[in-house]
Amino acid sequence: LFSTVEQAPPDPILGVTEKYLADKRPAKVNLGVGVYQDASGRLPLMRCVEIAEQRLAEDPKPRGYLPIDGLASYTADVRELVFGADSPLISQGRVVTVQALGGTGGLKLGADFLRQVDAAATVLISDPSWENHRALFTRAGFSVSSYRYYDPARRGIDFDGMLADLTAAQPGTIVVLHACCHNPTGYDLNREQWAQVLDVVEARNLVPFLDLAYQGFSVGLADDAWVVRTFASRLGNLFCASSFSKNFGLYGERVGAVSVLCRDADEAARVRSQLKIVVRTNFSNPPTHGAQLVATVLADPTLREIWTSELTGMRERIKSMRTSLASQLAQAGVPEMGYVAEQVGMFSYSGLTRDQMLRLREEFGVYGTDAGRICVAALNENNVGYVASSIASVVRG
Ligand code: PLP
Ligand code: TYF
Repeated sequence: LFSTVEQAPPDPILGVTEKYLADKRPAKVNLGVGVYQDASGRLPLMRCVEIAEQRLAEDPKPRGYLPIDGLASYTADVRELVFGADSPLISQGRVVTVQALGGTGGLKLGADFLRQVDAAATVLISDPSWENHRALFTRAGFSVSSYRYYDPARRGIDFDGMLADLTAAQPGTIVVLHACCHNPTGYDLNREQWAQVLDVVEARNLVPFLDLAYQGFSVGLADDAWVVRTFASRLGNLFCASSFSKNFGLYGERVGAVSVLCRDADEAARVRSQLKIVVRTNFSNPPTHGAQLVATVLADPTLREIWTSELTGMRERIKSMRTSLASQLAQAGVPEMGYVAEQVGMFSYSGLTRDQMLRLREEFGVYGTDAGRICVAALNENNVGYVASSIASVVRG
C-alpha cells in the first residue's frame, strides 16, 4: 500500500528547531520558530494563566463534551475581542464564532466551509506569507496564488503591486490578509493603505480572510483588531481566524477560533449550522481546557488586567530588543539594518540571503529561516550582542 508513498519535506520552520536542538554549541540561538521568550530566554507561563489554572484545579469539573461550536462564554469573548464589545454587528447577531484548534484550526474550518460554498474560487496569499497558508488552502482543495507584498529591493511593501494584483482578481476570490504583525516580513500596511485595500475588496467583491494570530503584539488589543473592525463595518461577509497561542502563551493547548461575518442573523444561523458540520466531521467537538482558561481570565476583571499588562510587557520587550539589535548592529558596522527597529510583531525579515542565513547557522549557531526571517521575540540581553556580531560577520566578512 505504501510502497509509492514519497518522503514529504520537513516543515521549513519547525525543521529549523530540529537542527537547533541537534547543535551542541552552548552559544546557539534559536531565532527560527515564532515563539515568544522572556528576558531569561524561556517560554513563560503567563501569570494570568497560572492563576486561572489554580482556580480551575480548586474546583475540578467533570469533562463532558463541549457543544460542537465550542464553549459559549469563550466564543462570546473571542467575538468581543475581535469586533469590539459594543459592536452593533454582535447585537444584530451577524457574527458567528466557532471554537477551533488554534489559529490554524480556525483557518482550516473557514477554508473547508468556503470550499463547500464556492469550490471554484481562487485563494490569494501574500508573497511571502506564513508557509502553512498555501499548504492549508491547497489541501482544502483550492488553487492558491499570491499577491505582491514584499519588495526586497526597496526593503518594504510593494503596495502598488499589491493593489494591482487585488484589482485584477476575479470576484469571489478569497484573499488571506495578515490583520497585524505580518509573518514573515514584519511589515504592516498603514491605515490609509488598508483603506485602499478595503476599497478594492469592496469594489471587486473579494472575500477577505483575516488572519489575526498576533492580536496585542503590534500596538494593543483593540488597535490590532482595527483592520477587522474597519472591514466589518463596510462589508457583508468576512472571515477572521483568531489564535491565543501567542497572546496567552497557550501554544500547545490549541486555542483558537474562526469568526464569520454574515449579512443578517438568518444567514448567520445557516452559516453556523454548516460550520458545525465541518467541526463534527473533523474532530466532533473542541477540547475544554484551553478555552476554559481564556474564558476564566477574561471573565474576571482582575485577571483580565493582569493579562493585558503581561501582554503589554511582552510587546514592549520585543520592541526594546528590536532597538537593541539595531543599535548593536550599527556598532558592529552594519548601520544599514536599522529597519529591524521599524518592523512590528515577532518577526523581522533580516534582508540576509539564504547563503548568509546558512553561514549564520553553520559558523555561529544562530538559527533563522532560510528565507531570512528571524524571530526577534527570542532575543534577550544575553544573546542580542552575539546575534548582532554574528550577523555583522556574515554581512561584512
Ligand atoms: N497564522 C499565522 C500568520 C501564524 O504566524 C501562526 C503561527 O503559529 C498561525 C496562524 C497559527 O497559530 P496557531 O499556533 O494558533 O495555530
Ligand atoms: O511562523 C511561525 O514560526 C509560527 C509557528 O507549521 C509555526 O507561526 C511555524 C510553523 C508551523 C506551525 C507554527
